[in-house]
Amino acid sequence: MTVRTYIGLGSNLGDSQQLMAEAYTKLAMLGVVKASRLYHSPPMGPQDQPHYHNAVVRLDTSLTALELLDELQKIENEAGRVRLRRWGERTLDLDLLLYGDQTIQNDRLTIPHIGIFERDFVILPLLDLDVELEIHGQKIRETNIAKHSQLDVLADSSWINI
Ligand code: A4P
Ligand code: MG
Repeated sequence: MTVRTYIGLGSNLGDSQQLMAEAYTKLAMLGVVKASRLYHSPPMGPQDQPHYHNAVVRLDTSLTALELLDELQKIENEAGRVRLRRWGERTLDLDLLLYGDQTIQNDRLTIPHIGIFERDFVILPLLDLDVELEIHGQKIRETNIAKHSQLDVLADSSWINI
């Protein structure tokens, strides 16, 4: 049995597109994947840091949520993850946004990921993948952020092929 999961990718240090494409290749070994478009977004949090590259990958996998988190953290570390401060610059950040329709709250995981509804750099790529997506019964395309946000699109879903 597989579960449909969504993983947020963010990077604003190093060769972001390359790091994200490598992460996609690794995620593809964990199940069936599909990529959103690639976005450029102004930093949330400290403003004295570069813009981010952001995307979301959909992964249908038989891993448990904690097994998947372990894999995501391994991929972050392999990207030479540097993280200097909260909401600060980083080489590669992988957030588990959704794990099926489950709500999970423990020491290591909060699902749905906190702040999805405040983050245009998460909502817009989620809509690329599934325009009818609902979280706790709410269609994300009907949120204000979905209706009013605009982000620069750096590439269509072919950004994964570099
Ligand atoms: N953790 C709990 N729930 C989850 C989950 N659903 N997915 C725990 C992943 N991890 C989860 O993670 C710290 C701990 O969170 C992990 O050990 C895991 O057990 P972290 O990635 O080191 O830190 P964090 O809590 O995610 O804080 P961080 O990374 O400082 O903040 P965010 O919320 O990830 O935001 N601006 C733009 N434009 N684009 C961005 O992508 N990203 C951030 C980082 C800030 N500003 C941004 C962007
Ligand atoms: Mg994170």
